[in-house]
Amino acid sequence: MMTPEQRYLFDVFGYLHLENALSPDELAACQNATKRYMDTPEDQLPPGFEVDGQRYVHGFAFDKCLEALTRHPSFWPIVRELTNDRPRLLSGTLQVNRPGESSVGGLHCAREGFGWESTRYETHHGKIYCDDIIVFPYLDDVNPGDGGLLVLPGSHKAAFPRPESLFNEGVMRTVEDIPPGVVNVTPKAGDIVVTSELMTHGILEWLPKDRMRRILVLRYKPQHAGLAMPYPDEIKERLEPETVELMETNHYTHVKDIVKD
Ligand SMILES: O=C(O)CCC(=O)C(=O)O
Ligand SMILES: [Fe+2]
Repeated sequence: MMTPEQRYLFDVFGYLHLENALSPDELAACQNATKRYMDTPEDQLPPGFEVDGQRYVHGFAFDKCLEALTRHPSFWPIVRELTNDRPRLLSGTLQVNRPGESSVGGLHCAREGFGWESTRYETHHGKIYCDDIIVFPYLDDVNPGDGGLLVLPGSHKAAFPRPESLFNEGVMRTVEDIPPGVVNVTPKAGDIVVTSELMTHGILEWLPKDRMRRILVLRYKPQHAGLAMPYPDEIKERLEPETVELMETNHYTHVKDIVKD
């Protein structure tokens, strides 16, 4: 399960920044695969794939190296603990910020977007439980000043609604706009950020003129929680049996083979 260090930091801050999570070979393979997805004209993509602005839908299924990230050993024990060993992958989108395209996103979280009762963060028996998890493998470097992800550390446990007046009304475009308390996370290619949708977060403008920011957005919930996201048969047919099982909805009591050690 999680290491004591990971558990402490995730509980206090609401996110983990795992440095050098991918090996150089894994990173290079994933970068090449995302390039192939992005370079393929949309009408020549394999069935089931589509591009929606900066979202390359089902990016995780485009290549086996990307699919392998869905249970990557760097964070798989964390997803297992957070879901009480009942993991389900909901989706895996490749998201790309290109130079010159606006990427600003105001502060948001599940509590604010879906309602206070929508999402749980709890601790039981010395472990963390959380029913809406996002994992972001980074395929490009983010340097301080570039832009990208904002987090409000500790907000995953907020007991009160966020007053609208705080934090620049929730909208920050560049690092100069960031008020005290908000943090711009700047991972390197091959790093992975794990957080909860309960943690208040936002997105700065992507400023580099000659570099993009490619991240995979992997979403997990407990296997019995929330709506099952439909995904096309053409995508399912490409996947390993273990990945299909990871995406299955099951009863609380069911134990998936992928969590049997
Ligand atoms: O772009 C990011 O780093 C975060 C994306 C996100 O949280 C969102 O799209 O809601
Ligand atoms: Fe978000």
